[in-house]
Amino acid sequence: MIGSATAQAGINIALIKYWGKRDAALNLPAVGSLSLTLEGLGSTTTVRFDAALGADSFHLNGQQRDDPRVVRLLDGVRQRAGITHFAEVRSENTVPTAAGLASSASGAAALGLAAWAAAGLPKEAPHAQPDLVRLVRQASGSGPRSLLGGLVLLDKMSGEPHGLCDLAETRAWQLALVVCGLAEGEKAVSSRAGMARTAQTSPYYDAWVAQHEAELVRAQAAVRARDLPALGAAMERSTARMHAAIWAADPPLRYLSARSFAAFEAVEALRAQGVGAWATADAGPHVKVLCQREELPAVRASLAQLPGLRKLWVLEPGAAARWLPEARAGE
Ligand code: 2P0
Repeated sequence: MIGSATAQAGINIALIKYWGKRDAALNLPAVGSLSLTLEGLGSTTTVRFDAALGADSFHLNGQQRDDPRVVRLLDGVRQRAGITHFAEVRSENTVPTAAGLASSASGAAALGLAAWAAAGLPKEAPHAQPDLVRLVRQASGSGPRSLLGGLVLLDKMSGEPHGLCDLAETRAWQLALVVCGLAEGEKAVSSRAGMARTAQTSPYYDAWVAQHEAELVRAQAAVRARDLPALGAAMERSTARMHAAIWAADPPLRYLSARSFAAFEAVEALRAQGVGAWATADAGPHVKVLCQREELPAVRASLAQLPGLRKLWVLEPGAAARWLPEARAGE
């Protein structure tokens, strides 16, 4: 039945990064990636298809936005379901939008699930439905990773997500991620534009792609062995290599700030004291620190001293994106 549906998705943070595309139209990645889905920060989205509407509308945190990726996803769902109704989309982000904190991934996953069900398409394992995965991926390349909980692998060839260590196992491993909010506002250069610039102009882009597969294999072995020092080291290498390739673009592009580097140094200092903690950053200055729960007191105490710290979130592994029975975002 055509109508309304609400879905919720958590953010995911890549331990082994995706940066670059091999097919822009299908938004297929040039490299695979490995991520951790998180609870506590994410998106809740309601989609309502209605024959009485004269246009699509999209509200994010109560504010109207024009976002061609939202309309494109709605078009894809309409085509798949054989309907022509316009839709009203209301989304709430509990994560700062477009700040390099993975809001696009949780936003795309929640929007995809909500639109899919609102159009009357089958509510079955979303990560296993290729058309839904494709629509989510076209909205955000990292979006399909939020369709699964725990540690997730995004396959470079299919662009589909696979469970690597499910939520129960990831929780049993006692993983935690501390997110240091180190700036306000949205980033100046989107990931999409940044990836295109890196691929077109950075002399290090080909090297980034060439070394990536081996790193992904090493990280998967570390997950299988529950070897956090090896996984953390792989995450730090992936982070440094991605940002090096980005920085070498023309004109140079730098998502990291002096505050990010201060956070990296604080995490190195923690390790020198024997605390198991490893740092990463994405397309923004914020730094995320991976550790086990038992290290949280030491990690929090150190990160709380960071210059320019706006907010500290302590996050636990999270569940797959899901449909909500009755809740309506924004009400
Ligand atoms: C990642 N990032 O693996 C990498 C690391 C940012 C840095 O995936 O163009 O906003 O929609 O595919 O989904 C950013 O990805 O980019 C991203 P598009 P998206 O998490």
